[in-house]
Amino acid sequence: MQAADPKLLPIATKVYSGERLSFQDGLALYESFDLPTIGALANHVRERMHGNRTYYNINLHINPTNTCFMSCKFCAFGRKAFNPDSYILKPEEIVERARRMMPKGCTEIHLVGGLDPRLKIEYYCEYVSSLHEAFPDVHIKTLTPVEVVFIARMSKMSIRSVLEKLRDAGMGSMPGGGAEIFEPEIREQICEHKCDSEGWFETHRELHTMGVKSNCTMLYGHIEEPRHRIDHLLRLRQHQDEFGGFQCFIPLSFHPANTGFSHLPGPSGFLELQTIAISRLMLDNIPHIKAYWIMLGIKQAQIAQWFGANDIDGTVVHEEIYHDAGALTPKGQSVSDLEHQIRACGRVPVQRDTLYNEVRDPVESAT
Ligand code: V47
Repeated sequence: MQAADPKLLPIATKVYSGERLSFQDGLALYESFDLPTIGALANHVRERMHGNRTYYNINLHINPTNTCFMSCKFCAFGRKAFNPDSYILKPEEIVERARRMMPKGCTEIHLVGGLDPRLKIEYYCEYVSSLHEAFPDVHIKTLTPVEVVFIARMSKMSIRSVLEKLRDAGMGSMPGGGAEIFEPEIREQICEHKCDSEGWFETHRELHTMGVKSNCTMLYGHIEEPRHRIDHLLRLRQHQDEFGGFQCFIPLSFHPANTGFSHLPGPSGFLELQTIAISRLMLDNIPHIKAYWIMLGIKQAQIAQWFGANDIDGTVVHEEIYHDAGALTPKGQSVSDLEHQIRACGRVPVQRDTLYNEVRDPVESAT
């Protein structure tokens, strides 16, 4: 292979021979401006694993509450309980919203929300079991370790018993949120008091030993440096070596509007593609890398399909977290638009369910 940046040549040799990349390799990739070479290496791995396929799903996002006891500096979604804009949806309202908004062919409801000390384990189990009863064929992907650790504390239970109760109520898997940046020196500045990396990994450890799958994320493009990102990726890789269970990694591109970091410019388009590609290269044991179209924008999510990503997320329908932070993308999209966008960048759209089983009889033109 030829590379504009000769420092990438030893890394290229490792990638082509399937050798694992080191912390220093990760830093060298971030130090390089040779994005075409980094992208080509990531694309090589992506095509080796997934060929020309790009996955999407038919899903619906619901945020059961926006009240939040924490004050994470990167968040524009949480409201204090006294704020007139704060809300808590009752379990029956969550079911009613799902019934009203669920797109044709929906296979997944994704639910995450704020931390409210008034809500105990019974509330979460009730919305999960009500949804499961109303829509038995739809996978319920809900709660992050941040919420689970908080529920365990508020309900005076262990993390394991919270997870078991949720699983018994109908929780199918867990989304990847709450990871942010693990390194304490950054975590303390962006989300002080929130569950630390030990709590985050302990929750996934319990979940994965129960045989339940989950995703993982990294919030980048704020005050962190390349070494914090590589450290984050390597902690995820280490967990995956030991426990498996992560299906997909989603690098989350920071949106600064209306947050405690509104003075920051947010990540460049260059950093977004570089991070997708480096994630693919470092996380050799996590099967899927998602370019979340809501956060990256549709055009960047398309380009990302040639920089290591093999998933674009789904119909979503009603996104709130990033739109409160200034995202300009639509709040949801139709299946036909998603399929068109995937084909328009030269990939083959494959509809999947939450566990990455191919949906055999895909809905052709759900809205
Ligand atoms: O943990 C909050 C992030 C996460 C902002 O598992 C922000 O399939 C950018 O994890 N700018 C929650 N990011 C969302 C999440 C997710 C999304 C889509 C798919 C999946 C999946 C998981 O959102 C939080 C935080 O890291 N976040 N505020 C913001 N201003």
